[in-house]
Parts: sequence; structure tokens; C-alpha cells
Amino acid sequence: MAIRDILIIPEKKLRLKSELVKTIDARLRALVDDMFATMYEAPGIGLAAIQIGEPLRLITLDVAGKDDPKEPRVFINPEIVWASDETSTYEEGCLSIPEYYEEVDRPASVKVKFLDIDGKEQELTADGLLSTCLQHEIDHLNGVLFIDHISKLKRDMVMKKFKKAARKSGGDGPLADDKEPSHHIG
Ligand code: GNR
Ligand code: NI
Repeated sequence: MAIRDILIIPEKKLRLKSELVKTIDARLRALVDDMFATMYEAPGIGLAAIQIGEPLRLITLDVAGKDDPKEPRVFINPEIVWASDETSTYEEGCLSIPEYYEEVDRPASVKVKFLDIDGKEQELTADGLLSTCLQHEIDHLNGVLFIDHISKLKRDMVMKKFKKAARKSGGDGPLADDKEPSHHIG
């Protein structure tokens, strides 16, 4: 079991559409263990595999209160099969966008179909924080981030800040086409 590095924007992999999990074997279970270790250590209430660089449709989640018993949940190949017309607003954050929080409107309730860790088909109807977090994680599987649900002005500000930070930290920073045009040509 290992704590893995969490990808931070503007890392391009975060924009990939993740692939269906084809086989639930020891390797996949080891990845799930790494995801829980990484998620609990962060700490976060959810993690999509792509956040540790694995483009698979796989989510770990635990929305239990910090003083309550753990409620680890795994969702393999999840699909939203129903969403309520009613919406709710939560202040969201994302481990891939550290220390930025903003309110996001989403369907208040969703019904999700998925495979559990034994490969058995399951359905879950969720509301509250579980619903919000599930939708946030399923967005990650499609390369969508919570900042895609806020105003372009706010999103552009966040992207600019993280691109600048990545540029300053050098080496592991973004690829050239993630950089803003230079203000000092000539
Ligand atoms: O830890 C997290 N908290 C959170 C709070 C409100 C809505 C969504 C989330 S998910 C986030 C962890 C994360 O980035 N998952 O992808
Ligand atoms: Ni996230």
C-alpha cells in the first residue's frame, strides 16, 4: 500500500476521459488500496483514479464525519442513471486544485449504477454530500473539474494562478502549450 502523488492542475492527464475497468484482479485491488491510502492521507472525501495518474473509471469515497467510523466505498465503472430536477449547492474543493473552494450547483439526488469490488452490479441513490461527491468524482472520469461548473472569470483566475505556480516550480511543470504567452517578447 502506497501513498501516491496527486496530480495538480494544469496537468493535462486530468482532462483525459478514463477507460472502463475490464478486470477486477489483484492489481486493481492494489490500486484501490493506494487510492484509499492517498485519499485518507490528503485528507479528502473522494478520489478518482486519474488523480493519481491512472486513467480508469474507478473512484474511492468516504463521506463519514471525521470522528465517525470509516465508511470506505469503491465505485467501478459508475454511471448516473437518474438525476433529480431539484438542485443543491455545496462549497466544493478538489485535491487536484489545492486550497481553492467555490460553490457549485448540481442535481440534489442521483441514482448511480456501478460494480463493487467483487464485480457485482450495484445501484445506489444518494443525496446530500454523498450525491455531490459522487458527481464530482464521476466528472473526473470524464476529464471534468468542478471549476468547469463555475464562471469563466473565476475559472480563468484559478487556472492562471496554478499555471504560474507550476511554471515557478520548474521541471515537473506544464508542457509548453500550457504556458501563457510571454508578456516580454523582444
Ligand atoms: O476532498 C474533497 N472534498 C470535496 C468537498 C466538496 C465536494 C467535493 C469534494 S471531493 C474532494 C476530493 C477530490 O478532489 N475528489 O476528486
Ligand atoms: Ni476532485
